[in-house]
This record gives sequence, C-alpha cells and structure tokens, in this order.
Amino acid sequence: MKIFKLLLRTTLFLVLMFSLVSGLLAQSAVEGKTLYQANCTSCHAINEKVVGPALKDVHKRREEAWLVKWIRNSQKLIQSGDPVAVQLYKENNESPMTAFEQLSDVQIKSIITYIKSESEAPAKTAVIAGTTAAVGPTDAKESEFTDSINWLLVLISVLLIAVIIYVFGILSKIGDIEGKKTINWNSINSKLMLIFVVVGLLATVWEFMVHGKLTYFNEGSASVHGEEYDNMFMITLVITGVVFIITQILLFWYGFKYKADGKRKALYYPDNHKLELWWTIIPAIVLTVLVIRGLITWTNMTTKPETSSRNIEVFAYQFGWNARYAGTDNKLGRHNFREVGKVNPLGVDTNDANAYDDIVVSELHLEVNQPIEMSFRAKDVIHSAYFPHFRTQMNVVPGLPTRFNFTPSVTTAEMRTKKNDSNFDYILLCNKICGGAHYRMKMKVIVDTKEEYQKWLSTQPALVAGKVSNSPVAMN
Ligand code: HEC
Ligand SMILES: [Cu+2]
Repeated sequence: MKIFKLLLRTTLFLVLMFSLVSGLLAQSAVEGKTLYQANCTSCHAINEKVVGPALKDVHKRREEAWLVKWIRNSQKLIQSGDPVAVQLYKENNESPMTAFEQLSDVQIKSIITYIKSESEAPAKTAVIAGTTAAVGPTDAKESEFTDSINWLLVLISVLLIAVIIYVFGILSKIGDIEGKKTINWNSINSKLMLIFVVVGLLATVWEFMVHGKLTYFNEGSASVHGEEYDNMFMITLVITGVVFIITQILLFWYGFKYKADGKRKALYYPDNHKLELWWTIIPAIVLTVLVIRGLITWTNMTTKPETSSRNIEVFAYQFGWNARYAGTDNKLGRHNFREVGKVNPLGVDTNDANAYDDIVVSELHLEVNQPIEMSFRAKDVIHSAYFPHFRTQMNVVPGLPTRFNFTPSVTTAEMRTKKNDSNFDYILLCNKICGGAHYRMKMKVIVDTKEEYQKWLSTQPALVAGKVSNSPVAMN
C-alpha cells in the first residue's frame, strides 16, 4: 500500500515535470518574438518610428549578415566605417542603439525571422476603425501569444505548488522518524536565532565597510544646501542605526534566552505606564526635531529664490533631457505644448519676445556659486530629475511645472581633483521608471568657473537668432 502511494506520487511528479519541459520547448519556437519584445520594443515598432526606425521590411533593404552585425553592436559597425551604418546613424540624429553582444547568431536570426513574419502581416493600423469584427490577424496572433505565456505561468505555479507539497511530504515523514529520537527543536531554533543576529549584524558592518565607499557621501556634496542635507541624513542614520542594533540584539537574545523548556511559565505582565510614557515621549521629541529641520530645509529649497538667481528650465522626454537657458533677459519665454514638434522639441512660443534669446542645450553648464532657479517640465510621462551630487531631486510632471533652487559649490575640475578621477562628470539622471529606455536618460552636467561659463555661453546660439541683436548671446 505504501509502495503504491509512493509510485503514484512519483508518477504524478514526473508527469508534471514533463509538461513543464515540453512547455518550455514550445516556448523556444517563439524565441524570436520573445527576444524582440524583451529587447527591441522599447525603441522599435514594426510599422512606425519610435526611437529607432520602423523595422517593417528591414530584411529587404539590408543583407542578413549586415543585420546580424548591426544588431550585435551597431557602434562597432559605425566605427568600422560601414557606409550604410554611418548614414543610418546620421539620419537618426546619432542616437545610439544598444549593443546586444549577449545574443548568439541563432538568436539574432530568430529575431530577424520574426520581424520578417510581422512585416508580411497586414498592418494593424490598416484595420478600419469602429468595426469590431475587423480585428487584424496581428491582433489575433498577439493575444494567442500572451495567452500561451499566461498558460505557461499558470503551469509553472501549479508545478511549484506540487513540488513544495511533495518535498514537504517527505520532510514531514523524516520529521516523524526523527521525532521519535526526540530532537529538541526549541533548543535548535533558539540557537539559530542567536546565529542569525550575529551573522546579520556582522554582515551589516561588512556591508558598510565594503560598499559604504560607493555612496555619494564620501566626496561630500557639490551644492550649498547639500551640506545641510548630508548632515540631516547622517543624524537620522546614526539615530536609527543605534536603535536598530539595540532592538535587534534584544529581540533575538530574548528569543534564545526564554525558549520554551517545558519548566518555566510565562510571566503575565499587562502594562507599565512609566515605561510606555518614556518610549512614546522620547521618539516623539526626536522625530519632531528631525521633521521640523527637514521641513525648514525643504522650504528653503522650494520657495521663491534670490533675485540674483539664474533661470534654467530642464525638459524631460522619453528618453532624454534638454535644458533651456533664459538668455540675457533672464526670462524664459512662454511655452505651449501645441508647438512641440521636430523643429521645436520644447514647444517654446517663438512669438514671445522673452523667448528670442533663450538657449536650448543638451549638456547642462552651471556656474559655480551662482544660485539657480531650476524649473522642470515633461513632454510625455512623469520623470524625475535627479542630480545625485547636488543632492537635488524633483519630479517632472506633464502639465504641472515643478521647481527647485540650488547653488552648485564645487566645479567639475575641483571634483575631479578631489576624486582623483580625471574622467569624472556630474550627471542628471531620471529616477522614475518611465519606460523601456529609461536607463538611457542621462545628461552631462558641467560646473564651470565664471569665466569658463561665460565663454561657453557665448558660443551658444539664441533660439530665434534673427530677432536678437547680439546673438549669439554673450551675457546672462
Ligand atoms: C535604445 C534604443 C534601441 C533599442 C533597444 C534597439 N534599437 Fe535598433 N535602432 C535604434 C536606433 C536609434 C536606430 C537608428 C540607427 C542609429 O541611430 O544608430 C536603430 C536601427 C536599427 C536597425 C536598422 C534599421 C534600418 O532601417 O536599417 C535595425 C535592423 C535594428 N535597429 C534592430 C533592432 C533590434 C532587432 C533590436 C532588439 C534586439 C533593437 N534594434 C533594439 C535604437 C534601438
Ligand atoms: Cu524618465
């Protein structure tokens, strides 16, 4: 009877395993599609331009060998001087495509095969709108595919549950046998608790010693308010760190010390007013001080800036940044989303006199010790402008202007010496997962001396060149 049960279970287990493997095999048949969707859809679509060109019929306009090389590493191909690659790169404003060194030839070819099959399928957009019956074949395929993925997930979940039940069954059998030998689980568990807290705390110390170097704290902040910010952060870290270490040690030590041993009875101790008063009042005071100091700092950074502030606008789009300088008048021209287009990506109102001398750049230059009023605008979705070295971060929301004041205090050259890294550059990153190529949203930030800044500014063309008397703009 027991043998029969065991056989039944093993068979069931094998059947489930088999179905998983065959499910995975079926999956490899659509590998090209999977790879394409995982790696390419953030920048490409079959029938329309996204970041990269539409891929429809790309197998007709390019050789397969060329495509394999291009997809593996387009920059390498461009640098090798391949005329088609160079031309293509230029046509797309030198926006680089990601390299896919990890893909094998077979995998890349499976992607090309998929693009081929999609090119031949009738375009989705060709379907006449409003007629629900006319769902194109691509749509049908699409849903078939997601269906099969969903089924696979369900299958995997069921399998996992089966495996867990199976393993637990065996474990509990072993437990039954062991139980007769009277293993004292309470004692083992209490020792494990001690080991856990010792290993855990040692790992925390190790983590701080090894990876603490990687934090931005080492080189200090590069803005005026950043000092205040770092200081607050450190105080909070130390206070919570001390509390953390004490409470964790106590928690696990008591778990060890007061394990059930069958002799002792728990003490009934419902409450202690004095104790509760202390542990409420002390944290309340500490937190109030921390929060109020934070509020004051925050208010300073976000309320109206000094009059000497320079106006700079940071503009976020999927997937990159622009910045606009206010020019000689220190007034940013109006903008209107209706004007956003190829020639005027920021949608600046070019009829507004304040906009004539504005300057649009894709590399941010700041003057050291010069207060800046930075305003933020988004074209498409929510982004987050993150300048880690200046301890500055602000959400960038379509239709909702946000702003921030800060004063950079260390030039790029000074920071390079400080860090002993001649390649160091400040950076602006996007800190909201805003889409497939979110990771590419970076802009170089350079903090110049006054002279360097003026020199750089004088080389930047004004937005509406013809209408500004002294363009390129010399002063701001
Ligand atoms: C980060 C965005 C990005 C990703 C991801 C990306 N591409 Fe591209 N791709 C581009 C850009 C931009 C171009 C245009 C050329 C250039 O500027 O380098 C391009 C060009 C191409 C071309 C040449 C098109 C033509 O008209 O000849 C092919 C083919 C291509 N990509 C295939 C792929 C495949 C396949 C993947 C996924 C494995 C992929 N790309 C992923 C951005 C991307
Ligand atoms: Cu973003």
